[in-house]
Amino acid sequence: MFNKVLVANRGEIAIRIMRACKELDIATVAVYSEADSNALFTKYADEAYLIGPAPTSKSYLNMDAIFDVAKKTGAEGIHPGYGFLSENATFARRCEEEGITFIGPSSEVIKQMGSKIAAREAMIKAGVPVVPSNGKPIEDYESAQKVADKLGYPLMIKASAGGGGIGMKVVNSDEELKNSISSIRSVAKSAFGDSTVFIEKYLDEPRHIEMQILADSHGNCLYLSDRECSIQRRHQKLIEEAPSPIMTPELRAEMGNTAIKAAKSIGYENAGTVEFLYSKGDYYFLEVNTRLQVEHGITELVTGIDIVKEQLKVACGEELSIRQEDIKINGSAIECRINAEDPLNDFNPSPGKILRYRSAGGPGVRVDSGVHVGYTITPFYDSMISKLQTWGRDRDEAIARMKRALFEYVVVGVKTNIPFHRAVMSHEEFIKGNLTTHFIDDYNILDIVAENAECQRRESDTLAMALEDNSKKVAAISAAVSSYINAAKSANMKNKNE
Ligand code: MV4
Repeated sequence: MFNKVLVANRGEIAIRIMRACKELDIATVAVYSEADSNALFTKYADEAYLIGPAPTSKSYLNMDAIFDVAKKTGAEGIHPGYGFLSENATFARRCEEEGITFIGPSSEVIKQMGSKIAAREAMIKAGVPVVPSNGKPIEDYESAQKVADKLGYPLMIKASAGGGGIGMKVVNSDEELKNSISSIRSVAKSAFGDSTVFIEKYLDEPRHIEMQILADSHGNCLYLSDRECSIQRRHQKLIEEAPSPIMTPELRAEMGNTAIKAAKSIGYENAGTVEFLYSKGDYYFLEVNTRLQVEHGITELVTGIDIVKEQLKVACGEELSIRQEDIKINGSAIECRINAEDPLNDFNPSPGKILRYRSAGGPGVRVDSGVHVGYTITPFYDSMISKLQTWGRDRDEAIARMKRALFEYVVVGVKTNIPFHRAVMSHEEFIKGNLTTHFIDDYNILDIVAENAECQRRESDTLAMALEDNSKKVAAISAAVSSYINAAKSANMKNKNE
């Protein structure tokens, strides 16, 4: 096992990874930007190093600075978390060259899956169902038209190097197609440095269902659970659940085995996710996410498997000790991403200082977060406050616990999307499990949020009153926590030396 791992990320996911390291007795190194010098994850780590100013290009994306710290500290592995360098093939390759273990798949696999066209080709070879497409780069309207004649409208133009919904467009007619090819090509060029686009049949009202996989370097590959991530806005997932409400044991086994077939065919190692679009009883491969995902926690809740610990073990060359037949889906889990953003103002970020804070607790509640009272959410990074996850013996219990947890949650100082989550959890179509990627618009969720606003404000003020707003006290508590952590650390060191 590793002695020391560098975590090339920030916030809640840096803490999540270091928690796994702590349980495995691995020392941790944090790297941070000037904007994060007081962030909790820097204190949690055994060592922490400043790598640059707030802009990500100068800090969390600054490979040279990260490798300097890795070498200086003797870190044997680097965990990239999600976002930032996690799906950067160049970064993974540099780790391989420097003799530092990249905790993720090989740079070759990251590169191949980074090209949607190459990924599609690999999946066809492996016998995995893909969305109808000509599967080749489209350079101009004339060749696009030939593909359109074959597939029929509606179509979707996608950037091969795309991600996060950028460089994608639905086209319904020749007229639209004519105007779109060159514009998507230039969007792709400026966003990804690659103008390659291709055309797929557009699937209407699909559900987004993904399969978590885990593979070791000995040829073993498992599927853990499916997740449904249909409730999203502008390609930003807001609510995820495991398993999907439409899942049956038969469909899960089929999609799971398809995901394994996909992973094995490309020589996948470590944790990953195979994404599918599900529409009218059929499912189609969409892409492979070659990283630990934000929503991995709900799979942990229903399987009992610590995905990050497994990542660390397989990255060290250990064989997976779990067998497929031992993996059982136990109950149901939901994640609400609690963001500092205002749902009634187009979900605009609401940066600022958290003045009062108390996260939910009690039976079946898991909170992954990197914030605390006095923490300032800056405009430099995403506005996530925490991932609120609930588990229940069935979906109804998970929903009831989520409603209860959202009621308990107190955040004062920044606007949050908690009212949005409350509206969804009480919505009869959500309760029935009728989800699509158009859920928020189809059911006018924001109108419900507006209607509930006044009543919920009074309710949450009552809870917030219980947490006194006294900045001196807050400073004293912060200092006490710091000295407690330092004392605990030196006690820990003493134990190690004994
Ligand atoms: C699609 C699609 C419909 N048809 N492809 C969005 C992100 C990118 N990874 C692929 N996406 C989609 N591809 C075809 N042929 C609909 C989407 C899509 C979507 C997918 C997953 C989750 C949310 C979504 C929201 C809108 C569109």
